[in-house]
Amino acid sequence: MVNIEFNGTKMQVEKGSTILEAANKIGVHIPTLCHLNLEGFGIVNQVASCRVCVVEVEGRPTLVPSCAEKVYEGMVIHSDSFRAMNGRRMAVKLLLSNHPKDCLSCPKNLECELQALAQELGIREIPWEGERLDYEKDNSSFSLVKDPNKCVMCRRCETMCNEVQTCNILSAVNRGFESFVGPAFNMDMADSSCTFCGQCVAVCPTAALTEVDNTRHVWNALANPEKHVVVQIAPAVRVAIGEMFDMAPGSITTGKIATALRRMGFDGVFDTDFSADLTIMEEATELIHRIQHNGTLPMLTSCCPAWVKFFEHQFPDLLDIPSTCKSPQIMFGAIAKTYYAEKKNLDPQNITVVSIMPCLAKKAESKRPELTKDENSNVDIVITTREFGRMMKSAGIDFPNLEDSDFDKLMGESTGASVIFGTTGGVIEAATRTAYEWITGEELENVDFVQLRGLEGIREATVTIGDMDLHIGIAHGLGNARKLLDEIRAGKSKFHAIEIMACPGGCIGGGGQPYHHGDMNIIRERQKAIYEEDKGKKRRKSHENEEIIKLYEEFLGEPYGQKAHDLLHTHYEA
Ligand code: HC1
Ligand code: SF4
Repeated sequence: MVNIEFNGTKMQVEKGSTILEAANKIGVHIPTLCHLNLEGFGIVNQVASCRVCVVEVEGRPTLVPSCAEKVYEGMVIHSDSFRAMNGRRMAVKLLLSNHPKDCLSCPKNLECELQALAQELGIREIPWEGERLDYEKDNSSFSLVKDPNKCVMCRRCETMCNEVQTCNILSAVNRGFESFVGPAFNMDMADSSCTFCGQCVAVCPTAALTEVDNTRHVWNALANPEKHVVVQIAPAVRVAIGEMFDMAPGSITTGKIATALRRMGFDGVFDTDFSADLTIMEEATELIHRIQHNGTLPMLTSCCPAWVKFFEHQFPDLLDIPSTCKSPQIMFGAIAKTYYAEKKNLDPQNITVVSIMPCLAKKAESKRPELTKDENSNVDIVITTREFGRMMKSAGIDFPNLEDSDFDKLMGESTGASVIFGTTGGVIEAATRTAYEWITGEELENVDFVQLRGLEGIREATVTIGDMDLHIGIAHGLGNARKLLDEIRAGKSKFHAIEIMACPGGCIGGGGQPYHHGDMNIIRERQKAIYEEDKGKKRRKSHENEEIIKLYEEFLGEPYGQKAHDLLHTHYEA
C-alpha cells in the first residue's frame, strides 16, 4: 500500500494502481474516453491518447493522464482543481474541433461517448473550427460501417480486434492528423479477413464503427401488403433488450417481445429457439454419428457465423472439423419458406423472413452465397437487438409496460435447451442433454451440466455417457478459440466436441446488443437470466419439443436424413 492525498483526503491505496483505479476505488469519478477495461479478458486499452482523464499532481509541471500514471508514496492528486477540469475540457474541445458535428442524424446520437462527455463537461462552444478529415465511408460489408471521419484514435477497436479476437484487422492508417484506425492500406472491410464479429463496434465510443442499419427494409416489408412477414428472435435478445428501456440488465422480456412484434405488424411471430432445438436434433445426431463411425473428431459447433469466418480465414486446413449444421437462424429461414409455407398455403416468394439477432455477423451470414442460392430457404433481413430497440422507440412502444404473449404456433415452441444457446457453454450443454438420452436410452434426470457453465475464457469438462467419457471443450472470444484450434492442428486435442462462440460471454455479449461498455457484470446478469429462463421451461431437452417432433414426422423424416441434409446442412470454403 502507498499513502496518497486525493482531492484533500489522505488515504492508502494499493501499490501499482493507476490514479484512475485509485479514484474508482474511493468513488471519485474521472471521465475517460480511450480507456477500456476488458475485465473478463484481463486486457486494458491503456493508450492514454485522448487525455480526457488528466489530473493535476503536485510537483509535476504538466497534467498527467490518470489512466496510465501509477500512484507513488506521498503523491498529492487533484482531479477537481480548476486546472485539471480545464485540461479535460480542453482535450474534449480539441477532439470536437475536427469532429463532424452531425449529431442529430448520427447513428450514435445519444449513445455516443464523445457527445456524452461534451455534455458532462458542460461544453457550450468550440472556440476553433479545425481542419476536417474527408474520407469515404466504408459501406462494403453487410455487417458494419466504418466512418474514419469520426475516429478519435482511441484504439479501443484495435485492442479488441487484435488482442482479444486475435484477428489483426485493425491498426492505424496514415500518420499524424490524417490518421484513423482501419484495415491495412485502408482496404474495404469486405476484402479483409474481418469475421464481422462486431466486437470493435461494441467498444467504439463514437460512430466511427457502427452496424449496417437495416431497419428501413423491415418497415418497408411490413408496409408491403404483398408480403407475409415473419420474424424470429434470437435467444440472447430477450435478456438484453430491456436495457434500452431502462430495465435492469438480465430482465427476461420474452413475452413482451412477442407482444411488441405483433403490434409492429409482423404476420408470424416466432422464436429462433425453435430452430435451435432443431439444430440440436441434427448436431447431436452428427456427433453420435462421428463418434460411432470413426468420423472426424473433435466436432466443433457451427452456429456462430463470426467463428465460421474465423476458421475459414485462419484455419483453412481444418474445414472438416466443424459440424455441417446450418445455424439456427438459417435453419429457421429454410423451414419458414418450405414447411411453414406449405402449412399456411403461402408462396415462399411472398414470405419475408426477418431475424432479430444480438450479432452483426448474422447479417453477413444471411448473405453467404451458399445460403442464398435457393431463395426459398433463406433469411431476408437481419437487424440487431439495438436496431430492434430503436424501431420500438420510433413506433412509440412502451416496452416495459407491455403485457406478455406467446409466440405463434408451428415455429414458436422451444425448450430450455435452446434458450441456453444464448450463453457460452449453452450449445454444447443442450447437445449433451440430447446425446445422453439417445446414447444411453435412459432418462436424464438432472439436466444441469453445471461443469460446462461460467465465464472463464476456456473451459473443459468430462461427461460420462453410458460407458463413454465425452471430453468437451468450450471457448468464447476468438483469441481463446485460436488456442483450441492450434491444439487440434498440432494433433494434441483431447476433445470429442468443442463449442466456440466469437463474442465474450457468447451471444449475450454479441456486437449488436445494447452497449455494455466492457462491463462484465452486465454480461453476468444476462447469463443468469438465460439459465433462469431455461429452469422455468416445461421441457428442457430439444428432442422433447413437440413442434420439432411434428416437423420431422410431417416433413423432414429422420434427423440427419436426406431432406434434413438438403435443407439444414451446409459446407465451408476457404
Ligand atoms: Fe446466437 Fe444462435 S445462439 S448464434 O449466439 O446458435 O446471434 O442469441 O441466434 O443462429 O439460436 C446469435 C444468440 C443465435 C443462431 C441460436
Ligand atoms: Fe476485428 Fe471483429 Fe471488428 Fe472485424 S468485426 S474488425 S474481426 S473486431
